[in-house]
Amino acid sequence: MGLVSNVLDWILGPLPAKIILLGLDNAGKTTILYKIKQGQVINTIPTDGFNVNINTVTHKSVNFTVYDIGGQDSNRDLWYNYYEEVEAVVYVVDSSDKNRMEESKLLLESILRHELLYNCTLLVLNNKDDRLGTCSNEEVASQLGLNQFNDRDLTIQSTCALRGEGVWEGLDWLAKNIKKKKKRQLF
Ligand SMILES: Nc1nc2c(ncn2[C@@H]2O[C@H](COP(=O)(O)OP(=O)(O)OP(=O)(O)O)[C@@H](O)[C@H]2O)c(=O)[nH]1
Ligand SMILES: [Mg+2]
Repeated sequence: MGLVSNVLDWILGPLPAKIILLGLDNAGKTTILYKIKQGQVINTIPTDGFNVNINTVTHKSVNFTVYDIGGQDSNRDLWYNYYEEVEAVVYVVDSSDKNRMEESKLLLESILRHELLYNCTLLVLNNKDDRLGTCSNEEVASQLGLNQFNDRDLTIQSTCALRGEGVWEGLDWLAKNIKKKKKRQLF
């Protein structure tokens, strides 16, 4: 199966996949995007509604186009403009911000309820795990109520965007998952 899969990767070439990075403001979305794209930590400023960051990166035979959209409340009404043909939502949570977990849960629910996203894959990045007293993956999964989304492909991965830890593991999972899904659609 591994050989067949590798041959298919070779024949098909890098698969295109549109990904949107969403989550509350200050969660670490832009930091993650720049870490993926340039391997650098940059000093971010809050991303506003007119300043969406779009970057492409090819990883494990998937050509990801990543949209990083500002998480501030005033921007959220604009998000749906980017939902067309989205393969996966990467939902970023600040694992040290326990006071905003309920807000984050409600936001995630409202995103996944959108008709254009009913079938998309979900990767939750439990970010800032370098900080003291952060929530574990299990705690975040429970506080976000992830079990209500078990009918879709989902996982949670802890990350430290500043050091780049966990970010590539998350992308590995996404690449594997997206390839599997696209091959299922082909055969
Ligand atoms: N300690 C720590 N700080 C982080 C981490 N990731 C991001 N930050 C910091 O968190 C702050 C917000 O990061 P951004 O990447 O701008 O957050 P964002 O989600 O893009 O925010 P909006 O654009 O407002 O939606 C910055 O000061 C980052 O340096 C991390 O893994 N650990
Ligand atoms: Mg940002």
